[in-house]
Amino acid sequence: MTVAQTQAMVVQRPVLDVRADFPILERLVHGKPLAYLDSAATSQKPRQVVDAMTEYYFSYNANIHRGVYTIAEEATAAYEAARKKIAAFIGAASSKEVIFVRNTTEAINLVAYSWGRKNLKAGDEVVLTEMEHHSNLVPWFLLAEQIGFQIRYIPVTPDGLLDTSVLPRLLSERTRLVSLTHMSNVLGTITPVREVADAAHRAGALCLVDGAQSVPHMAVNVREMDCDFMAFSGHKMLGPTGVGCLYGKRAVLEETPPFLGGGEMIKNVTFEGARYNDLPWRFEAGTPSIALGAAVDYLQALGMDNVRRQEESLTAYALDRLRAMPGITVYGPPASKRGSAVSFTVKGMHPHDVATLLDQDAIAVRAGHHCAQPLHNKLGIPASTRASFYVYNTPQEIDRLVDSLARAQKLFGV
Ligand code: 7TS
Repeated sequence: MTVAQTQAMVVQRPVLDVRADFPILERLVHGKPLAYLDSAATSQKPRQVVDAMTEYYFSYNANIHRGVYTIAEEATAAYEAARKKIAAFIGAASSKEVIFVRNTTEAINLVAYSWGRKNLKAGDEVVLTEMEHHSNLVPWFLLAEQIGFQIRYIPVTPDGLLDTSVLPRLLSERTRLVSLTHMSNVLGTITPVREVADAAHRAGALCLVDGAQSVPHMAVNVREMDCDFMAFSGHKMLGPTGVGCLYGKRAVLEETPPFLGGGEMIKNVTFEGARYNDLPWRFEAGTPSIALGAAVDYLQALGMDNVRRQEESLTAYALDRLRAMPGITVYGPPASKRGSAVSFTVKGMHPHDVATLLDQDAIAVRAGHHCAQPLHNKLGIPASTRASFYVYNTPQEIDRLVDSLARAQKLFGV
């Protein structure tokens, strides 16, 4: 069988079959089946991932890179094998370019504190966008307070896209870094990272991509994007909490000083000082979290193009149904230009009331500003309700969302 034929078979794997891998989806909440529509916050975990973790803890739990005994070597091999899998999954040139961290937030902070403190000075500029998550805003605010560089923003258009027409004016020889999300966790917007990375490089700047929402949901290739750094979280891509990754181009990482100091990240230590370890371990101080490889295996077996295709059709369906409802405003671009986070407001109802009433029907959605307060300010709303989908969601769950919303509107008399 050719690779194409194998992939074609993968396409056929129906959602209901996938759902069987996620025991939590059998659960009842208030006597009704759980409709989990909050995967942008964190995904559910398939049995295969939990089994891999159980196997590790029950069969070869040992600290990595330290023991010479058999199970320690098995643990180290599994850890490094996961790194290789992840490198291949995101198209990195080498597994040395993949650093394990706790999550996207830590990855971005690593770049800010290690690369930023070395390379940024007063008068420089860091360019962000108006649709960033707080984790790609606040680290730069903290550093700007210390160093005195300026922060500028690529605006969001009224239809929720990134306005790249400003790039020639916005970027200059003062720009050191352009840091942007690949997929908005509020609007769903997929941003043109290659175009932005090219513009950054022409200005002599580097480009950091926040892949927290894109890596779980579509094929992402760091070499095709030509980004210098990319951050993402395991827990949003079927993996466990507490492990994420920072990708960095090797040449850039080689010139970046360590972030956290401690065990594992050194070559040798004397009372006078330390020599630091090689890539990628130089950035991995302390005992790391183990297990993301099984999640990557699971996604790769599904095929990321299939994941994207299924979510695009679910999102298109959700947009159609929600936009047809009176009193509902949906934010962001059409399904072809976005991922599966769909934020909306209901006229006359606070988003928290909406989410609370949906919970009565066992529908889990997020309400609030989704850690993107400046974007909500720009949209002129304090908060929104967000439904977000993943490989295990069905159109029937969207129907339930719509029916439950209509009931909530009736209850509130709006
Ligand atoms: N960047 C984006 C675009 C995100 O959506 C999130 C988390 C993060 C960074 C931070 O990820 P973490 O794993 O370090 O926490 N977004 C959300 C959300 O939308 N709802 O809960 C978390």
